[in-house]
Amino acid sequence: MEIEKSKMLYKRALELMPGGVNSPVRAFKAVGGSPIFIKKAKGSRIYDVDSNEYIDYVLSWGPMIVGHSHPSVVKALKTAIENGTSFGAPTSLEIELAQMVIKAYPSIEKIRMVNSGTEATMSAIRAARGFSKRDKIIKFEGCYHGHANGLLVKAGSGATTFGVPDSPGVPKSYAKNTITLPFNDIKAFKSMVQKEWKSIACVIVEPVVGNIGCVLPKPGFLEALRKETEKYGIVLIFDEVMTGFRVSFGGAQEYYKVIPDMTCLGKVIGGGLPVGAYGGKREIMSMVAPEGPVYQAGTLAGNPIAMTAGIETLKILSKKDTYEKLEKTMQRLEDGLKDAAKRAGVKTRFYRAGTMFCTYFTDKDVYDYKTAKTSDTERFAKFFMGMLNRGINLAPSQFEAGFISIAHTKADIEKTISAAYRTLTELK
Ligand code: KE4
Repeated sequence: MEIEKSKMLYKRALELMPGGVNSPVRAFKAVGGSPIFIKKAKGSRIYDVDSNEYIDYVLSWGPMIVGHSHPSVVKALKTAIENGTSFGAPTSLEIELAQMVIKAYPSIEKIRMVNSGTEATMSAIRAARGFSKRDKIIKFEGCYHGHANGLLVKAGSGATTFGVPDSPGVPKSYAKNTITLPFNDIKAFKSMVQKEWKSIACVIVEPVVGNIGCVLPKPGFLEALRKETEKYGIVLIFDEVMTGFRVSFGGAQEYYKVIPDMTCLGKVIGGGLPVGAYGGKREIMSMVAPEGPVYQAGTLAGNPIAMTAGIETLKILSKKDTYEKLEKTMQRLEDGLKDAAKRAGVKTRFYRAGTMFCTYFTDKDVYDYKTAKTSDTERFAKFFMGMLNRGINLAPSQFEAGFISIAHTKADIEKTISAAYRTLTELK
């Protein structure tokens, strides 16, 4: 692909913004080369500033599940904008979206809209701490819950329970309240909780870990989290920012039939505009200001334009057979990608939950951060570039999930499979 205009824009962007982007993964650091700048998008397609066309499997990192610029979303937004873009006062749109989400997630008795997944998880943890009057949290290695200080933490060395900062700028004092454990390790989880439960406010988990690609919970893992947290009065938070309305309409909690105390959402519920949300048991959510003492606020929270995009998106998703059609398209893509790797003689492992997926370049089973890291990232980078040059836009990192939309056609999938076969044979 000829990407001269993108290269020129990137050069300029580098002078103005850190790494030339407003979110690190967009800079292509993990795959090399210069990031493509997008001019527009429609359905399953995105178009860069050099007028190259791509079938898009990033979909803005999950939100665009009904496809880019869906006609009814665009129409509703045009009308909403005519009525004004922000009031800093309640609107009926917030009630409408709240009702739609609560109907799909019965575990959410009360919900608060915020502007991002980061705000959702940060606020849910504060509410859980306020409710339980405990300070520590448990997270799992490789799970990403946004960039709040207490969540940019990795496991401390040896038997220490406290975490250490995973980024400069995070004070040690913030990290010491975060315990990080291996995902899917029930034994490690149970022994930590038995030892430390008195100081643990909550456990936060990506029920399917989309931030190390696509790592599935082993049978019994989520159930064990539920059972142990129940036993010790610890709040169980499912971070469904990525899995919500993605692995199924009712998210991972519906898919795996494990019900958390609190749920964080984002991405799809904003339909491409900035929306996050956290919610759960009434007794916990009633702690949140102004009903309760736990403070949390946001100038643009519940923004009418963002609410409109979310409402229209969920309306489209709630139509009959939507998820059956998504599942059919996804199954064909899975079969095709696996078959292409087999025919090309390249060792890969493919995982998916609903319509989030990942192809790892490894011959080992992937079930946690350590095993995900056995993948050959050099090989992934070559695969990524080969696919991009064939008009297929994948996530620019081995440790990110891919997504499909209702706009992806049979022809899109067949084109993707043949591009994958040709690219994989080049890797030999
Ligand atoms: P945001 O603050 O980026 O809206 O959401 C943070 C977040 C929280 N929880 C989960 C499970 C998430 O996946 C995310 C954000 N996901 C990344 C993709 N891995 C967003 C892409 C980016 O950082 O640019």
